[in-house]
Amino acid sequence: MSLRRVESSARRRRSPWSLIGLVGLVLILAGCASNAPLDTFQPEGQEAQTIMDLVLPVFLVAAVVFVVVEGAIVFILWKFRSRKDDDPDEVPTQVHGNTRLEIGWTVLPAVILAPIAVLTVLTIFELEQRDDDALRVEVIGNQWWWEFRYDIEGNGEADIITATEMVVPAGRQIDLAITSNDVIHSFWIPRLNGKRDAVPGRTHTWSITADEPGYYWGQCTEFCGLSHAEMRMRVVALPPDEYEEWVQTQLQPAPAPQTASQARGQELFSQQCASCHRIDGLEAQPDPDDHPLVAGVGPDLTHFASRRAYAGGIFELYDPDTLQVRRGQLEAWLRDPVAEKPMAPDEGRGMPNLGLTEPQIDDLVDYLLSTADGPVWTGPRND
Ligand code: HEC
Ligand SMILES: [Cu+2]
Repeated sequence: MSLRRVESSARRRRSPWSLIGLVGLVLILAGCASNAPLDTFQPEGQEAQTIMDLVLPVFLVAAVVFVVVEGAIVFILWKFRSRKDDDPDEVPTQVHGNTRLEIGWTVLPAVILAPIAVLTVLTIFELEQRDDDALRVEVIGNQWWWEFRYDIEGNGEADIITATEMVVPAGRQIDLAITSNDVIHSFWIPRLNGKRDAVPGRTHTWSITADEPGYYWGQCTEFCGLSHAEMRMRVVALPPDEYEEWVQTQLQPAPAPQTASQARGQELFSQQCASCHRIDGLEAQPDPDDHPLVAGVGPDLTHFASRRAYAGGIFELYDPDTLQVRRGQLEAWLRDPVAEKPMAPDEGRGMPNLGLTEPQIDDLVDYLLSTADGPVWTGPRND
């Protein structure tokens, strides 16, 4: 073996440890972040607080057990370590089958686990409680974006449909009915509650409450294919009166085009986009209840421009600071969606490249931006 090979293999042997050390350091430092929008240890609503109230005592008990057990192991290792003048053939006293010890280490864990079990079951029941005035929102997972439906008139039909941003009134409990159109996803807003799976053909109930107005960030937490990592969502909690205003505007059909380019955009939309996207008020549009198992359909765009984020929350429609619309990114999305987000439109998952010309893209963007005067929430983002 040449000297170089020896050297490089020695370096290679050393490197895993420096790598592990580095990863450990990064993890520890990341744990110190103050801007951690997905931090489940910063509860901001009654459900998240209920879970926190269970986590703390359980963590405390676990910490005491850890210290006692590890401490005992270290102490015993030290106390009974082999010494130079030990007889190498001597066997330690055998305690196997020692009845008192066996009973002891069976009973003690049971005594510790019993109260934890009681607290856990009580917490589970508490999380199933619903307030009388809870607002029901249907949550539907799609590859790779979340849809939210509101039945405001209470006639069994969704009259408001949004994507990626779930707008709710702050301080009121939201009663969620969670399902999926294609594969299993998982809905998780860490600062508001634990996670719950979205399973096709089933409806899982769950609830969230946001104490204060603001953004609460989330992320699909069940691996659901290609763009699983790009499947994010936000809860936008508004002050109750602003929420009522939001409801009234969302109930309106999309505004009629005001300019020639918006009108051309609308025309194009009816021809090229309405097979997958709904804009309430247009004649040609997919049936909102028509959901084949492989979704195929795209988000409802009736009031698209009232949302701050699109495409599973990976793009901001408005600059977070200036609230200026980011037109270029939206144009890029229409020019070649698959280049902007990994999708598989050939298999009915995601948006295909429709081969639009630049003037067509301009008209479509003009039309899409005419669906609202600006984003709903202009307050702090908590991110
Ligand atoms: C074959 C179905 C299909 C067609 C046709 C289609 N789209 Fe899409 N579109 C989708 C899907 C699916 C998504 C969601 C992609 C994702 O985020 O994973 C989407 C997302 C979007 C979004 C982002 C919406 C949001 O809130 O996330 C916009 C805007 C959009 N499409 C505009 C258009 C326009 C304009 C056209 C017509 C030129 C069009 N789409 C044609 C399927 C389609
Ligand atoms: Cu998912």
